[in-house]
Amino acid sequence: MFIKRYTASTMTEATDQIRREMGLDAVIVSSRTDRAPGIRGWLGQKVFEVVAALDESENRDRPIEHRSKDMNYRSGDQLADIESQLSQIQDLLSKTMSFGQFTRSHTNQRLQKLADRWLETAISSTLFERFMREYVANIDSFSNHSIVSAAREFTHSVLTKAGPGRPILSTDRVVALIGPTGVGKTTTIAKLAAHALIHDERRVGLLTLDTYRVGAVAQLKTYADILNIPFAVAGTPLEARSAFHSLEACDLILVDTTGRSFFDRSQVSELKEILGTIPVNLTYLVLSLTLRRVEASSISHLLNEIGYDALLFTKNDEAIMPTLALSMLDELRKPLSYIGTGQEVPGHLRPADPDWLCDLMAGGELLA
Ligand SMILES: Nc1nc2c(ncn2[C@@H]2O[C@H](COP(=O)(O)OP(=O)(O)O)[C@@H](O)[C@H]2O)c(=O)[nH]1
Ligand SMILES: [Mg+2]
Repeated sequence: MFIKRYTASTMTEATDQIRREMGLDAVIVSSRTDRAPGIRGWLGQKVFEVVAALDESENRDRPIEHRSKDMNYRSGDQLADIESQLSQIQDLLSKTMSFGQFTRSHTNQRLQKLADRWLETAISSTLFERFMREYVANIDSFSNHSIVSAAREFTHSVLTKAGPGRPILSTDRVVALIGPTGVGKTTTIAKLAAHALIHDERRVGLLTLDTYRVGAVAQLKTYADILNIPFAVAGTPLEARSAFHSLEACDLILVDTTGRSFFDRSQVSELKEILGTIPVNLTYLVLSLTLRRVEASSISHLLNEIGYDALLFTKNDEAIMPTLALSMLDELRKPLSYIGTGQEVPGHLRPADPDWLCDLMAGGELLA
């Protein structure tokens, strides 16, 4: 065992020295900070004292550059990486601060309230930055009217980039709703079914793959009974195939799925497998507008494994603003399908309506 003590003014410098002299297999035995002699420990420069050891029996015959890379302490490269990440975080923080100061430096109350609301709800930093840079910065004279117009134009641009609304079309035969628990998938299926039955006079059937939650089957069956339409249940891929065939006479089959914790990847795979047995031609990812952006975003990315064509948001009536919709449409670049506006079936469902969303995002009465 070869042991050596190093002193340097930073930890990075010390580990770099160790790496150079002892190679990547060296391990840090101890480290401490000290002060170089000064006045009672004050004013002296901070120094790092690091003791490193190398087991020579394992490394004797191998040149330093060929030795294993799994050092027991962070290498200089890793530290440099961490330093660069820290500087990115600092940069982001200072940007956010300056936007806060930017809005505060303008006396317009409306802009101040709007910025606060967007930041308190689920606006992503990318979107907020774009709004301030491309819309607010170009306003000639600040007035309530100019702020509302900027917010509306900005919302419109995000919706346009996400693509035109994607409702259920007459050519869609099998439509599945996926998403986390409790977001309103089953309730929305009932709303969509009633709408297709009453307004479009389609032969609608309901299929639920949700045999996991107690009461889930009964919940959808109750809606099927009220609407007097066929209903089927399947808990396995095999059952799903035959349940689907039992609905052959229908020209629109709405498929309800289990909402599970998709942070468990095996549950995503299970859902993918069972959905794979049915010829689904349109999948909506359902998200509640009351979700936090970080969870909505993580789940949306996990569900990419299954794939979805458009986003459907629920619980607009419980959200201060549909900010989450804007952030997710921008992040995922998928079109919007519908927005749920309450618990009432079938009334509380609106197809994508840019004008209405622009009004909501501009704050309306809320900020007056
Ligand atoms: N306020 C409000 N509640 C909703 C909306 N959509 C669904 N819900 C309620 O959310 C709860 C969960 O709905 P459910 O359809 O069972 O969710 P699922 O687990 O995704 O199938 C129920 O109490 C619904 O009435 C909506 O747009 N607004
Ligand atoms: Mg359900």
